[in-house]
Amino acid sequence: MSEKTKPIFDAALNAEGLQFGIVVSRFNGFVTDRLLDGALEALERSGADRNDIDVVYVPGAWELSIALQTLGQTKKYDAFVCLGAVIRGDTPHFEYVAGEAARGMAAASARFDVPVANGVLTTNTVDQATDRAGGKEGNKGFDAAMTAIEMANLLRALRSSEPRRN
Ligand code: INI
Repeated sequence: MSEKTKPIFDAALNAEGLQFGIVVSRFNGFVTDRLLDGALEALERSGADRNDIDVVYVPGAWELSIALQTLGQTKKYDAFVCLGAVIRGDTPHFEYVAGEAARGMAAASARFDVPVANGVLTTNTVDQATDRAGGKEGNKGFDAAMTAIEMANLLRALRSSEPRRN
């Protein structure tokens, strides 16, 4: 097959009719609130119905994992967005919390065959975190939500083998 006739799986960024779960950590809420604003803006701007978006709060990034495992079992969602802010400070706690959040997102994605977009900031300083939550580096919550939309559409297309022919 030549390059021209090969199917192209290039998913649309349309969130209409898709179900999303956003799991957001309350720890460092002054950052995660902004990430949530960005994620909701991305989903709604892309056509998601607010009634199709469940927002689930957890105490900290450590708890994202168990919430995802429980939500995944419902089979209700086309994609998840995880939002959190793990800020290094002076504590080795950072490594454990950030590591568990990453492990939990990857594990839930693999176990339930559902995209989990990583909107968990891991930064050295508070300023780096606020820069990425609606500051000069953009909003990683918005970016994670756009990733969730793209991946939900991509998996749908791959499963039905209906590529968009450009
Ligand atoms: N949780 C975070 O989401 N970010 C952090 O920076 C953080 N730090 O630094 O400790 C943090 N800790 C709490 C953790 O996620 C759990 O909620 C807590 O350990 C209770 O299980």
